Amino acid sequence: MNGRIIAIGDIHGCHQEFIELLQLIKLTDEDRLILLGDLVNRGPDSRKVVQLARERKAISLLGNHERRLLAAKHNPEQIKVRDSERGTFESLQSEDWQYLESMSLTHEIEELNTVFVHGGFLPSQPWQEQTADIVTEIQVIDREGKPRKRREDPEALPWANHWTGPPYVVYGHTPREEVYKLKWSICLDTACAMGGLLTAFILPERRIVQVKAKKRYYP
Ligand SMILES: [Mn+2]
Repeated sequence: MNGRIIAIGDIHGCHQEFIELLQLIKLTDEDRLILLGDLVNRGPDSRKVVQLARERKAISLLGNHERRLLAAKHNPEQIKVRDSERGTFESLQSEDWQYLESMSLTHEIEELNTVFVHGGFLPSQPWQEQTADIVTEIQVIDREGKPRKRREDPEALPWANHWTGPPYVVYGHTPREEVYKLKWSICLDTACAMGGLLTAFILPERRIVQVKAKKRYYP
């Protein structure tokens, strides 16, 4: 394998920070860029983020935000576009929608024994068989072993605390002030749109590179 694998956490429309991070990393054509989903909404320019992802031939994983936009696009009768996503919805062009359609749930790099996903996995089932509802949404696991959002069950532990690997999992979706690094996983969502950091994780060296958000874009 030539070049590096570069994973980036939830960008959420923060195109300036995305550009700055790519410059800091000195991305080359040899490198493989993997975006962990939620490229869109919250920040100032979702369309620019998607365009840049396309130009850089990034492999992007499906986040809950892309999933919702696609659902609204496909089923306008049942799924209404939310006010918070209308700007994104109306700005995306057909090539952008195609790019969203191409996003997969997981990406595996066998040589590194590593899997990339937006939200995470339930440790009780084979990761390859888990549904979009689980892998794009999971944050914590409740007492009954069900996937939940953190705010639905503040006492419950993050899914990653139950994950004993292999594989090593690189994911986003649960924003924190810093990366959340355990033996078999790392969360790269450092809340850029909320004025935090945008984080890249470089493999195989496992180095972290971050840029600070220019401002808080989302409450
Ligand atoms: Mn998310």
